[in-house]
Amino acid sequence: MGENKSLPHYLFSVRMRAATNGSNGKEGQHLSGCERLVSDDQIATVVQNLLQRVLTHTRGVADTINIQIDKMDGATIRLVPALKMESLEFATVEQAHGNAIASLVEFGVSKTAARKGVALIKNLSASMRGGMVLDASTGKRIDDFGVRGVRLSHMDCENESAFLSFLVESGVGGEKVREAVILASKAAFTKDYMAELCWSDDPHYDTGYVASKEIYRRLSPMKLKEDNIGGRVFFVKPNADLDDLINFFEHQPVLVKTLRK
Ligand code: PML
Repeated sequence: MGENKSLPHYLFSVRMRAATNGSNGKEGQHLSGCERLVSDDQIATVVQNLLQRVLTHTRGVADTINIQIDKMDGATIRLVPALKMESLEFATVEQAHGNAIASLVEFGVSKTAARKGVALIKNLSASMRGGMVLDASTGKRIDDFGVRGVRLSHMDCENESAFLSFLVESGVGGEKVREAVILASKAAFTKDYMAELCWSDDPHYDTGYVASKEIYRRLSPMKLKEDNIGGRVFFVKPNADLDDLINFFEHQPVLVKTLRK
């Protein structure tokens, strides 16, 4: 899919989510989710690709797979710039977490809030579908979305081949990083956003990242490989307009563009 999607009249948001149903009094669990914003002639291929990913996900076998397809008016779509990428490797998880905290402080988050963010993800007992929103000054969680968290949705890259070249030039590749950069770039464009912290719940993947309004800094290892719990924290300005943030995160269609065409 190398076509330029910068001026569509409309696009389709294709979202897929896999979960377990839960049994013996235990709640069902989110296993994986993925999404794209594509033209109508790409829907069938994209559904097939996303389905393949969901079916081969490493966190377990799904009981339920939901596919939702919604038409998005092109006039409502915002183009946002991709964050600049950097990658840092450390000998231990503790060192990577130490750098994550220092990076978040560099991005304007207080040390208390940065430490709290790391501790919140580390202490999760199950992965969340979305992220937790923390006041970047006090470290207090300000969303009331509980274990669901606040999700980002309706996003993709503007031009697939340019975006893949951008990733290759940044020394990375793969669906996980592709999706994470798109998500972090969309989040960074939100009015009261300051920074993000994330690591994956994939037991075979130990890279995570911190992001600011300009930088996507990959850090590894952010967890032990066999660990299948990960999560996201968004740090926002004190007195942030939470409704505005959640509305942008969940509903604003966004295409992420790179400088390269
Ligand atoms: C996730 O699986 O949702 C998080 C992915 C983090 C990707 C980090 C990277 O490789 O840049």
